[in-house]
Amino acid sequence: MFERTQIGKARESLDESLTIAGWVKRTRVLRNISFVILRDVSGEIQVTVKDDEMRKAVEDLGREDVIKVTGRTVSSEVANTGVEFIPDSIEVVNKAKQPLPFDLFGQVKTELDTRLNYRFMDFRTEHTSSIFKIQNVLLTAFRGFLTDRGYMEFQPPCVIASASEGGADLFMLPYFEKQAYLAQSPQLYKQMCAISFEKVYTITPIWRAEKFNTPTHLNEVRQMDIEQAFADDETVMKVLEEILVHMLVTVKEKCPNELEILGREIVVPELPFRHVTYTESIEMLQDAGEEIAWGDDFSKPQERKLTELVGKEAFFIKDWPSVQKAFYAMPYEENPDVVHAFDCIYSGIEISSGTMRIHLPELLREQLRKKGLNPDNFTHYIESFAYGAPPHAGWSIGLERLTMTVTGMTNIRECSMFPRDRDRLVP
Ligand code: AMO
Repeated sequence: MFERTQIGKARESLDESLTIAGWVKRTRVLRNISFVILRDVSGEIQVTVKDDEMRKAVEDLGREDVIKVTGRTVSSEVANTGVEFIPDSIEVVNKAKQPLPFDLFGQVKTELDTRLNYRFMDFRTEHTSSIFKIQNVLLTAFRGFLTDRGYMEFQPPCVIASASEGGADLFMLPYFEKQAYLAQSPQLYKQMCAISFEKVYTITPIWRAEKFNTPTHLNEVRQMDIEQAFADDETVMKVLEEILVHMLVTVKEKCPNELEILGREIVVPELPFRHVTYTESIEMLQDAGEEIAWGDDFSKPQERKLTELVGKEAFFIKDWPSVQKAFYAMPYEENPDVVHAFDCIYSGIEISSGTMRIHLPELLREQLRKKGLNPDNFTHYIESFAYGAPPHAGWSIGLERLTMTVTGMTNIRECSMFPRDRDRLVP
């Protein structure tokens, strides 16, 4: 057994004999005394070495060597943290190859590409570990909120037989004698779950074969989705605004240090969020001199501009043209060119979108044909609504997009542990 006390805990346990272990951040060897800054995931401590034999061992230590130190914590007036660790023994657990691929704690910022190539080490920097500690809190807050409200977590398949978000952008996969695809979304499966389990959610990877490389798009994304029966778009927009506020408040409470490291102050939006229709949004942008016509999608700069015009940290754009949304979006009865769909903009960027769904098989076939898709490829899905399907609605939040807005990153790759984009397939 590898017994040790984490450094964060060891810093508070004065004068107890303890074993700590971690990575050598740096060493300083002076004439009569040597120092090792030892780091683990919980923090750092200065190991102060006076014994000659141990001082010789310190001379041989390199950055990122893994070592185990037995000794005790004492208060210190000079060490940054107010304590230092006095060792009785130092053991090298594993040496790190030198030189390191990049300078983890250097003054000069390392290029993102290099950091991503050596992601396993990049995780050891305060910057990157703060991003993923925050992401972890977002995930647990999401799960906790929905579990408390009676939603059931489900696991959709990731290999699927037909497109869920339209025909384009699918990764193809040979599947024995058949053609399969990587899921673009858990969409069809969450609907099939909700019409029996009523309130469901999932956190699942999805793939989109979008060829462009942008700071806000990845080819593999984690989507956080809900689907709810006996609900319309307005019902699930309320859930979305409440869960978003809950996640932001939780990060603010649980991650003050990480937010400080990233220089980020979270503005928690007020409830309820403002609702702006798609048509109003187009008019606002046109009045502000933007070139955009009814039926167009908003570019990322236009989403930011709209945020300025609306003047809210978070808001909904609702009632979209049918042409902009997937085939499963419920059209308005009185105006079928417009569908019960919404996007949620937070911090100037679309983090989520959702719709009320079509639960009527014949209308679904009609919408599929309108979108140039063949209803025969969706038989299982359409048939599931033939045996008592309640009206239902749902949405999806992109985990990396949300993490981007919460941490203030400008490149989404910072917010995916192992991003997949047009050029990157390793690590
Ligand atoms: P949509 O395609 O709008 O809707 O995706 C929902 C959310 O997922 C994130 N997202 C992405 N993030 C990074 N890179 C991408 N390429 C990417 N694509 C999507 C965004 C987006 O808001 N099934 C519907 C949702 C629903 O109606 O329930 C869907 O997938 O944050």
